[in-house]
Amino acid sequence: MASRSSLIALLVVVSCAAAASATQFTVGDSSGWTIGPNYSSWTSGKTFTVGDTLLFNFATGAHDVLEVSKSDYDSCTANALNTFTNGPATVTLTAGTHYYICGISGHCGAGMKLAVSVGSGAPAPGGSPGTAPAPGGSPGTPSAPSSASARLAAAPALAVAAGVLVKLALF
Ligand SMILES: *[C@@H]1O[C@H](CO)[C@@H](O)[C@H](O)[C@H]1NC(C)=O
Ligand SMILES: [Cu+2]
Repeated sequence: MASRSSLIALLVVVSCAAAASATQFTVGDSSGWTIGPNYSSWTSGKTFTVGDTLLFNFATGAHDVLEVSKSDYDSCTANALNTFTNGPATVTLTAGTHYYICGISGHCGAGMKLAVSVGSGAPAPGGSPGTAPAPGGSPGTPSAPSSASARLAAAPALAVAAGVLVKLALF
């Protein structure tokens, strides 16, 4: 009974840690979403992962955010797949490359365009990201536990907290 509730508490702690690892990126940093910043420079050197969020800081009415196709991004065509009219706007990233432009006339052409490539995250240690596990890999080493322990290793304080919970459950 006690161990079951402690296990649930442990699961809650672990899922909170996973949620806390998501990063919020403020588009254009202190400049925000406006005419002026070079958003392709802004994205360079950043790694975007599924679940991360983009915060577009702009005054409602002055700008907006349209998610568009690559060709509409390239040509600054305001053919929105998703529209965010109210600023500031928060967008949660899913896998793939996402293209955002400002739909106010002339703004995209003046540089208000942002392309973000989002990886699936959690690359296998020592493997290249996105590489599928080799089929028929050695049966004694399932991949799930190793990735779980890798996650715990990345958060030693969490591992200690989890260990305390487990001890509480046992004694
Ligand atoms: C923005 O920066 C990229 C490289 O980071 C550069 O290739 C591009 O020409 C710049 N765009 C403008 C409009 O300056
Ligand atoms: Cu604009």
